[in-house]
Amino acid sequence: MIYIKITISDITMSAAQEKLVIGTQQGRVLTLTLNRPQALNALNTALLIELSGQLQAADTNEDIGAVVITGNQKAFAAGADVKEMATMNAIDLHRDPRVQAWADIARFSKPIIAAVNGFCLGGGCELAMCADYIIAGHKAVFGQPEVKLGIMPGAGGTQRLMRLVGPAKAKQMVLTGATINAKEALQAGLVAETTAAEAVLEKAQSQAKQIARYAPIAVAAIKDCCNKSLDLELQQGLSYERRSYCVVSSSEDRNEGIDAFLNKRKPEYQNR
Ligand code: DAK
Repeated sequence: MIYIKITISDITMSAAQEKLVIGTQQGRVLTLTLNRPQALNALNTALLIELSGQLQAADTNEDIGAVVITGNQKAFAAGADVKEMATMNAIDLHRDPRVQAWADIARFSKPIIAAVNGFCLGGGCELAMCADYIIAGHKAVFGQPEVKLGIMPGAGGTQRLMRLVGPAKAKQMVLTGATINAKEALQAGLVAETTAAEAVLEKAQSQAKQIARYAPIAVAAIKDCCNKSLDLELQQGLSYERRSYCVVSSSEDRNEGIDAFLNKRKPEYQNR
């Protein structure tokens, strides 16, 4: 008989290594790191379910004010998992659990910053676009190459890209499958800011920390109104904003923010 000695720390380490999304909380900022480096963080069903589960938990956790989603230096995510997709038949696609996971990710009510290095392709680019904005390293590469595989973007690639970069660039990208670099992505309006690869995560976390210090009710309403502007006509959007403004103005945190300003002190928000 062969005995293998396994210590508790071995078990803890291997459990952490197997986690497809590693969540770490610093202050009020939750960083979610996609963790399938051997597959360039390809978004398989298990990873997407884990990601959406962690976001759902964060949505109701009052100790979390903002989220950063990141990958590694080689890849944010190289798309949906093509190997997994190859095994899916029409019935699998009909009851595809990824659809609900994507909807949950897009519905998250708190700010998300995507900190992107390396490949950000297909579903990876769609995930980054579900964030409120993207900070990219100088060597990041963006694209929607689905057309090259005989498929098409399935998680908002045709819709969000059109809104972010406009029809000319979006159609060029989705129809040719060509990639763009970080500089082009910045010029096109796909990313908010570019920086050195090593500085991306820290910059995103620092901005998330700043946002997480503000009154959560105001922050959530701002995100909600910005997103609504994509669905509504201007006049409808303006009245939606007006109503949201009134709701935010009736919060205790609004009184706290204004009082703190007038009395030259730091506000202490209570999420009320
Ligand atoms: N899926 C699975 N594995 C992937 C992958 C992917 N998307 N991308 C890379 N990998 C794996 C490679 O197979 C390889 O694994 P091994 O062969 O070593 O086992 C490993 O990662 C390293 O990749 P490479 O050897 O290819 O690395 P290179 O540096 O040479 O090339 C690359 C990097 C990013 C140029 C290349 O890997 C590549 O072209 N990858 C595929 C990119 C792509 O086509 N992405 C779009 C996938 S389609 C939906 C929602 C969303 C979607 C669809 C439906 N619904 C909710 C319905 C989205 C679809 C897509 O994203």
